[in-house]
Amino acid sequence: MIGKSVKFFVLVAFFMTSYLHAAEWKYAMGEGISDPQGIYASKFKEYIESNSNHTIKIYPVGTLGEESDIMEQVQAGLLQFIGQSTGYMGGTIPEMDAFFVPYLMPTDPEQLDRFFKNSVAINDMFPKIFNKHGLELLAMFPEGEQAVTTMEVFRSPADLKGKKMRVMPGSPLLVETYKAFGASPAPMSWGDLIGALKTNMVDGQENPTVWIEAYGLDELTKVLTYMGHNHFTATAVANKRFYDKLSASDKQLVRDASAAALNHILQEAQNLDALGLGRIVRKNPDYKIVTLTEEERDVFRERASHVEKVFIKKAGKSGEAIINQMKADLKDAKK
Ligand code: 6CS
Repeated sequence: MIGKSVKFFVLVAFFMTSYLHAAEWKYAMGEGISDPQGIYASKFKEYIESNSNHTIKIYPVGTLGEESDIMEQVQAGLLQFIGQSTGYMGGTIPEMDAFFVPYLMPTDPEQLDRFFKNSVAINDMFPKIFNKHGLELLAMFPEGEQAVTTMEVFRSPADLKGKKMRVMPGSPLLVETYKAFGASPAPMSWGDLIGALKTNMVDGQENPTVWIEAYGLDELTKVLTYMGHNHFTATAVANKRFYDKLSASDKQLVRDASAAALNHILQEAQNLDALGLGRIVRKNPDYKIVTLTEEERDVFRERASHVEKVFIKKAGKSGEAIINQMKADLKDAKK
């Protein structure tokens, strides 16, 4: 009899601990569930929930505030994870503005795939920098070439003179870049952009085509221009204190879930540019698509060539090391 009751209590204890061990982790992001950050987060959630008793509650953009709000919340430990666009991070982590040195990031999907998979800067150097800000970097991934939407065709810096161009609000380098491009940069959160376009508070903005199409920015502007100047990068981040306190098996679980989600989104990312442009052309056949020639791009490249020095001045030695490593990694990814 005693044997049976001991067995019963052991079983109850086992289930209680595994049940007690089950946690609900909060994951907020700067995009919707069907956008690239949502694709990553859904895969991450699927992996965590199929390989543990833990659950992930995903908060899409706007449910817990803007992108800048969720960064504060994850640093405070109110959230365990966030998906964040790099354009909101330069103010918190100066080195992150490296992603906004114009004409540094490539636009070729295969080169980007190899870069994000193998980059020493991304996989070894940035994680240490994130740790200094109480964050655990889980992944970085591409969302598509930055396409510029305006009301009129532009082909030179002179054409952009006086044009108010919205830029993401967390990147001093984006301001420098659009000044160099001849425009008047207007840092603004995503939540204010649609209204600003409708009231002509801004004349244009930049985003990948999947985002432009998903949120109808092609309905609010007249021209989409490929300048070849940048690529949209996103991150997945955990609160460091939360991550450090996890058991070894839960740390491995989070790492494996991040890897599975990264592989998935990198695969999807191969087609995001074509998918977004295809949808725009089908939905809005009169929308004007312009691709600047190499000569036209060289003029913008030359005008913005000093922006890298501005970055190194702001981000210091650590910034210089990062940008040099990114260049080496991008060269390797070209092979
Ligand atoms: O332009 C923005 O602010 C938004 N664009 C994208 C592609 N993702 C989220 C971000 O907030």
